[in-house]
Amino acid sequence: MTLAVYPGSFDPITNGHLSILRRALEIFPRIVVAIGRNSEKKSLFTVDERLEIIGEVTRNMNGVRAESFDGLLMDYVTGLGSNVVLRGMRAMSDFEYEFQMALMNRKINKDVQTVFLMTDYKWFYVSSTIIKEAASLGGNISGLVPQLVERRLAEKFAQLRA
Ligand code: COD
Repeated sequence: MTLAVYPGSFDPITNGHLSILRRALEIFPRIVVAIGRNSEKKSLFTVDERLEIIGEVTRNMNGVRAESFDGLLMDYVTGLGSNVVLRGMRAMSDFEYEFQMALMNRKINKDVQTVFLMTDYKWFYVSSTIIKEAASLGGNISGLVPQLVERRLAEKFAQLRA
């Protein structure tokens, strides 16, 4: 049974991420959502907060679990006994970064395949970054993230403003 690894920052997880996950479950029976600890991006939520949120919003998805990892993605993937990395693709702007990352990962370990799923048109414009920006300014983000994420964002920005 192929285990796929869906790596990312998930800061926070959005309905775009969840849509990829649901569709990938039709191909892979087991998927680890893996938060990279050493991503260069400065995060809003701690890794523990993100793990808790992902655990909660994927509670009803059989075969999904959330973990975090340090160091090279390829080492983590092979350490789990997997050979598949799952990534989502939005627009051309994603393509260059995803292509570069997939080729670098392939250079590091040619036995691991990166599988891309194209986003659904509904989530084409959704990114964690744009969600955080809108939420920080009081914009309406309902329907773009799970309700739990909406609440956690409101709490986080209220804390930061206090
Ligand atoms: N619809 C569909 N897919 C989406 C959407 C959406 N609306 N939003 C995001 N996605 C996809 C992204 O395209 C991506 O495939 C995935 O979801 C996760 O996205 P992010 O933004 O949460 O995660 P990233 O891209 O910041 O994750 C970066 C990693 C942590 C994977 C990366 O830094 C990494 O692999 N780090 C480990 C170090 C390493 O091995 N480096 C060398 C390899 S290049």
